[in-house]
Amino acid sequence: MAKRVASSLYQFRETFRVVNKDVLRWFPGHMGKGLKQMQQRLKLVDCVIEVHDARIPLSGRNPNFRYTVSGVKPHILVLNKKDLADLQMRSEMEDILRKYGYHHIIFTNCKDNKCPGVKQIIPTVAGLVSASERYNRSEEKDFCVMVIGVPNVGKSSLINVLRTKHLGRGKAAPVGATAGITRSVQNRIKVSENPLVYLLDTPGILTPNVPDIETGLRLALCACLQDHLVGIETIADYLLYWLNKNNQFRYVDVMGLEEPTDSIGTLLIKVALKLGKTQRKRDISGNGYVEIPDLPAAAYHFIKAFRNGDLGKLMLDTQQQAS
Ligand SMILES: Nc1nc2c(ncn2[C@@H]2O[C@H](COP(=O)(O)OP(=O)(O)OP(=O)(O)O)[C@@H](O)[C@H]2O)c(=O)[nH]1
Ligand SMILES: [Mg+2]
Repeated sequence: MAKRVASSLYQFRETFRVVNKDVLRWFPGHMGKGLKQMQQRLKLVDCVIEVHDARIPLSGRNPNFRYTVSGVKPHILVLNKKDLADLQMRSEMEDILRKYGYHHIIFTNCKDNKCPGVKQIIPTVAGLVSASERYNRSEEKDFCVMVIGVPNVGKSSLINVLRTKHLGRGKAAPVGATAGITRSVQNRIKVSENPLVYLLDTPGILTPNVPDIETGLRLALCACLQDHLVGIETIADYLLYWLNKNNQFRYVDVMGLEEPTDSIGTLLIKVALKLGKTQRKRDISGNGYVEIPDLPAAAYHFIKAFRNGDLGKLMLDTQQQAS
């Protein structure tokens, strides 16, 4: 059913309108502090790995990273969660990123320690650092790498998967499905013996000013912002808008609908009823209670389906964004 939906039969929104634009100014205190700590540690670092979400290779990366944080040190861009991303446009995206100065781009799935991208990381680090001017660290035998990026893209997971792969050791960096698990720059963690490589885990840092509302919403959809900052129903509405606009109709089957809809209210009511999720609210008289569909629970269910990859492998960014 999903693939066969003729989008011409339906009238979908052309643009997405949001009332609350505060998301664009969201930059909590720990991020400013984290950025400073990262800059202070830079002299102890030989290379920077910037991790980002492969579904949004162009959106939302902090422009300070490439030049302020990384400076002249070798820089590798890891596009993680490739298991969730539609990579048909991979080479076009890589061309755009190269124009922005990213010459070492690796796609990874940190949930899979057999992933070829994960395998490539330590040899790439070793090659780049050996060929670079190491300044004050030229006498050091070990390679020290700082792992940076926006929240929840898998920085700590990358450290853990490398450690498991090369040392056969367990997790050393805490991981979680919400943004802001790592709160400050951590002590270095050994991930490889030969070459001797240490990684520094850092807190996720957003750009202080997200350039436009859709970038903010894409970040929210990929859980790089905490859901309550944007509002779970707004994120769900943006997801529905994006899916319809991009002819992605798998949600119709996955959410148990009869046909596509452009109304988030309709979708959430149907999903809440199917899930049997209701909320108890006071009735108009104030004397009794009524049971109404639990729309936030339905919104969370819908967004979770996207985040788990149940709505298909998707690429939220487009080439047009770069022009
Ligand atoms: N599907 C998928 N999920 C991943 C991958 N890598 C990490 N995750 C999940 O993404 C979530 C965030 O991972 P973390 O490693 O905590 O991300 P982080 O960048 O360290 O997050 P903060 O410390 O909050 O900035 C967790 O639920 C991970 O299990 C991946 O390659 N694929
Ligand atoms: Mg972390």
